[in-house]
Amino acid sequence: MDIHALQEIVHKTRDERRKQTLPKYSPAERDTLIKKYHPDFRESAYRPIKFGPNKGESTVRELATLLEGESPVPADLDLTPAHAVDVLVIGGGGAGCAAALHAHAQGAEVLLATKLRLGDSNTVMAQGGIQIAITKEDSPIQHFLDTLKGGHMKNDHQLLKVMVEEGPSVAQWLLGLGVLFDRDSDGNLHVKKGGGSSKPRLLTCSDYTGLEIMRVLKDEVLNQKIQLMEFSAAVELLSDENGACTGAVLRDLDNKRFVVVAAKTVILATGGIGRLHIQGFPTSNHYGATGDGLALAYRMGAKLLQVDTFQYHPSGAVYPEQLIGALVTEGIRSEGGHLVNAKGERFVNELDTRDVVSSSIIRECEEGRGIRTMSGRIGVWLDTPLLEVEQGPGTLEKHFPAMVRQYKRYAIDISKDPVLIYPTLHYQNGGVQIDVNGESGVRQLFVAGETSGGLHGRNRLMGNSLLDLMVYGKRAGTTAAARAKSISQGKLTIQHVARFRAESRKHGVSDGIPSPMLFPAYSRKE
Ligand code: MEZ
Repeated sequence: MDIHALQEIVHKTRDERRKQTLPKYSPAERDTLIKKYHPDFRESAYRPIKFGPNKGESTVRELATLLEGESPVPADLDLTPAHAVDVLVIGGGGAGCAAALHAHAQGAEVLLATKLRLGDSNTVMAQGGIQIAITKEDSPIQHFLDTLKGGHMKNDHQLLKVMVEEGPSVAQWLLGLGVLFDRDSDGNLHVKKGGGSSKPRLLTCSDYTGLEIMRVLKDEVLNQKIQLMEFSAAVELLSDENGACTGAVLRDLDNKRFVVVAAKTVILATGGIGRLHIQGFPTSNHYGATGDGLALAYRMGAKLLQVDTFQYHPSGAVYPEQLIGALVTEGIRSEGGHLVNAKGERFVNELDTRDVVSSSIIRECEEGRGIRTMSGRIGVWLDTPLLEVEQGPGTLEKHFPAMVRQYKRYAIDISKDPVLIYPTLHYQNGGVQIDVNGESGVRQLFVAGETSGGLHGRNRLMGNSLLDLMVYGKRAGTTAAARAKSISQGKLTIQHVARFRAESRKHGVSDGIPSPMLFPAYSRKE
C-alpha cells in the first residue's frame, strides 16, 4: 500500500489518542519486555571472545571478530618517529577536541590525529541536547539517580558522580567558547526533559546541539593552532618494554604510508561502533564509527567493560530508503510526539528509557502491529504533526529545523505527515575500562568518550553522551598533559602485537580480519 494511505490511521486516531491513558509497565514487566525483545538478549547474535583481557566473555559476533582481528602493521616496520609530542590525541570528535584543548591549555605539545576530517564524529549526531543539572529544581544528585536507574544500576558510581558534579562547569566552559544554547524569553537557559529523566535538564541548540558544540570546539582547536593530522587513521599503538603506551602508528589515507608518532601519553577518542552494523541493524552513526579504539586498546591489553550491551535508539528512520537508520531525535518525543502502531494505538510511554521504548517497538512489529513499506521494511509511526496541533503551526520548524530539512530533501513535510521509525544502532554502552582521570589499565593510555565504558551502565540516557565527552575529554587531557611533564619518552616497540599474534595462533584464529577496520565493510576500497 502507498505510504500516504498507510498514514491515514495516524490522522484519524489523533484526537482519540490524545485522551488515551498509556500502558504503565511495572519494573517486572519492563524487565520481561526487554529480555524478550531487546536485541541485547538475542543469544544467537553472541559468542565468547577467544583470547585477550576479556577472554570468555560474551559479545556480539561482529565485535568479537574485530577484537580478535589482525594488526595491519608488519612485524619489521621501521619505528623511527616522524613526530614526537607530549600528548597524542586520536579522534577528532567532541571527546578528542576537548582532550586536545585541555592538554594544550596545560602547556603540553599536542598532536590531534583523526581518520576523517576534524569534527566527523558521532558528536554531531547527538541532536537533542546535553544533560546538565543547572536549574533550582534539579541537582547533580538527581541527575546521578536518574542515570543510575536508566543504566539498570550497572553504572560505575565514581565515574558517574564525577560526570554529574562537573556538568555545570562544562556548561560554563561551552558558553564561554561561544556555544549558542537555546534561551527562554527571560534570557535564562532553556531546559527540556529527556527520556528516563525526572527533571528537565537538557540544554539544547534546537535539534543540532552536537553539531553546534562541535562547531565551537573545532574552531577552538584551529584557533589554538593545535597540530592536526586529518585523514590519518590510527592502526596500531606503540608500547615500551613494560607494556606502557608510547605512541601510535597512523596510516596516511592519501598515500597509504605508515606514520610513526612517539608520544609520552596517548588519548584514544575514536567514538563508537555503529558502522559494524551489529545484528544487521542500520545505524545513526557517522561513516567512521568502526570501533577502532576498542580494537587498538584491546590489543595493548586494556580490559573492556560491558561488551554485551548496545543502545538501539528507538527512532531511526525507516522511510524513505535514503534515510534508513538516520536519527529522528528523541526531542520530538520529549515535546509530546506519540508512537503509533498500525492500529492507530499508542503502546508505550514515549519518554520511558530507550531500551524499553525500543523493545516495545520491536514487539509491536513482531506481533503484527507494525507498518510495512513497499520495500519490505517495518516500523511504527511517530506522530510529528501532533506537535503542530498541540503547540501551533511552525512548532516543528522552530524547534526541529534540522529534522524538517532532513525530510524535506525527500519531499516529506513532517508537519503534515507522520514519519516511520524503527530502532537504529546508536551507541555502545560499554567500552574500555577507565579511572576517573580517563586512564585505562595500560599506563599512559587514556580513553575518553564513547570508546570508554562503565559510566552509562546498560542503557545510556539521552544527552549524557555529550556531557561524558566534555567531562572525560577534559580529565583525560589534563591528566595526560600533567603526566607527560613528569616522564620521558619511552621506547617505541610493537612487542604487544607479537604477543597478540602468538595468542591468536594459539587459539586457532587463523582468518582474523584486518583490525581496526577503519571503514564499513561496504565502503569503496579505493
Ligand atoms: O544523547 C543522544 O543520544 C541524543 C541527544 C540523541 C537524540 O535523540 O537527539
